Amino acid sequence: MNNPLHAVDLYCLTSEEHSLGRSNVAVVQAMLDAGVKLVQYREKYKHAGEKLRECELIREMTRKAGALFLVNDDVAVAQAVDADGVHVGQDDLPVPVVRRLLGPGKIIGLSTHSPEQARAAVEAGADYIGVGPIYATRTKKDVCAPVGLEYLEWVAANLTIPFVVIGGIKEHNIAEVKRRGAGCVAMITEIVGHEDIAGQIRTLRNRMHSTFQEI
Ligand code: 3NM
Repeated sequence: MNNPLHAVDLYCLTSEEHSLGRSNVAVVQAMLDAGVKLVQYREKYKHAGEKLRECELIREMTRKAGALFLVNDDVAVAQAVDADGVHVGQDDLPVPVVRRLLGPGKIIGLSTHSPEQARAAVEAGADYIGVGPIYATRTKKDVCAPVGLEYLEWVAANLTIPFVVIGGIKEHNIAEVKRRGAGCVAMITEIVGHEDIAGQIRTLRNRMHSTFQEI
């Protein structure tokens, strides 16, 4: 499979509790209006039924916009709405099991926090890995201490599958993660917690793409 993650520079996630009172659906619409090409539905506080209803809408919206749609953790919801894939963590279902459940042609991402986990993810057949948390974050409740820029540099030097940096990434440190080898950057609060989501995405994009000229 030609891996579509290679073409993604900005990886957007939902989190309604950080969205200043806006719904996940409204937030995703703003992301798509700004030209985002990948959205992960991440929602830790809703029942399956509510998640399904939101994901049905987001599936339609992302399809219309030509954007990829991944679901965090919930394989059943992903299957029900024909999402493009699933992102799992270290304590979720193993990648080969998710692959078997989803069937061929779907994208599977796995969060990793160390070179050992990264190697195991490649071995297990993940299509991309999450690399984090790069900096301290309070957005993910059970996350480990920051693994920092060293782990990012290790991944950039040693792996060929796509990877997404995450955890505490803000406008002011995008230049740093890009300099250390990040191609794709994931942010939650820096995007969903902003009053003007579409405007903020344009600002972040400019920041990402001007980074190379600054060095
Ligand atoms: N995963 P923010 S850190 C969802 O390290 C998530 O795997 C992480 O939120 C990991 O951009 C994280 O607000 C939270 O810091 C990212």
